[in-house]
Amino acid sequence: MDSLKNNILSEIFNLYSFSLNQYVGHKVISKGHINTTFVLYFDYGNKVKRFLLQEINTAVFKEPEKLMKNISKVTTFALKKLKNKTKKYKNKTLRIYKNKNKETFVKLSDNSYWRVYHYIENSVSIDKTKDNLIMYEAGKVIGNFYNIYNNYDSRKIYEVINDFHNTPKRYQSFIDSTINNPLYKTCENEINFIINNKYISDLIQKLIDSKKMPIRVSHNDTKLNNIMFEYKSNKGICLVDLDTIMPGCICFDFGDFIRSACNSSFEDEEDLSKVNFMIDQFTSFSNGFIEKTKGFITDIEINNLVNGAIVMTYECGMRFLTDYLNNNIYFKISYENQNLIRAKTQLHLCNQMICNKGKLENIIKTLYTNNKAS
Ligand code: GN1
Ligand code: MG
Repeated sequence: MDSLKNNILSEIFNLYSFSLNQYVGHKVISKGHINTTFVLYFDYGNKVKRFLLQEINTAVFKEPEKLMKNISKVTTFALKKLKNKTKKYKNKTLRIYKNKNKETFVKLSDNSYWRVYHYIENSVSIDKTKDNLIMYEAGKVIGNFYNIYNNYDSRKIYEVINDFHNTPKRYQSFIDSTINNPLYKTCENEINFIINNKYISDLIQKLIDSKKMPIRVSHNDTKLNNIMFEYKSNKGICLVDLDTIMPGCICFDFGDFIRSACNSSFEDEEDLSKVNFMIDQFTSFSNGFIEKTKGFITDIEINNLVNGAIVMTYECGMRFLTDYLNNNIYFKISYENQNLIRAKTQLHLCNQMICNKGKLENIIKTLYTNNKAS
């Protein structure tokens, strides 16, 4: 699955204006749990130029046309906005590289879907860090994303995966997967944790259903490694992995970052004593985030940021466990039980967030008050 076959490559080369003479080679990027990504290298004489080639996972993204329309709309909008503000604006957002027919993606003879992005030059993505400056930069990147789309009507974009962050529905699928499941005994503690904390699934969804929570253009997958930083300086550039851009809730994007980045270890760390919630890093990220959103974020949103982190961590743990119980049909795994281990880290972290909830909410309050005053 993760190698690039020659017949695929030659079909793609025919559809795009890439030249085989200039083609040097490719590298697999094995970061995401969903899509398969490659970097293509071309020799342009005085420099090597790179493009990002991605196969769209159509088991997850069932309507690639709608998905690409969303990405095309939001990136075009962002580019226009950035053009007025900064030099080198083209490197400040993901940009689709269109094919010879000016299409945003291609469908090959084996029915696979592919798209190409311009490479964001001079950038790195980071899987794990404790650096507070990087956290602060990440907060500004996600806050800035909301700044860019603050006045963009989210009804203009499709819901590419229905009920993606509808946690009560995720809870129901989880319960269904436990019924008569032969793996039940192997994860009884985790199942019980989820059931005993069912109230979490409703914390944000009830505010969305009662229309108290604003619906905005949201990213919906704001994990740390979906943010690009400038090489060496570590200044934040932008969010990538735009597949799940949909109408959604700012608290979830805040929360998903906290879930992924304020864990002192990896998502699949087996030794739970190494999985600790990092409060200092939470504070630094929140500071950057609030700096960029203070002008428009509403009280209900500010008051539910910590809930967003708890919900996202609970939901992600529940999704990993559901996938483990369903024999790993959704998230890519590289070894047996990886989804169970991922579920354990998330639920462990979620429990720590619940224990620290008051403290975290006070940090947000203080930062918001201070930022507003400055
Ligand atoms: C998936 O594709 P990737 O690895 O950035 C998943 C997210 C999960 C994340 C957990 C479309 O994101 O929802 O939070 O794994 N994306 C999709 O690491 O389901
Ligand atoms: Mg990703």
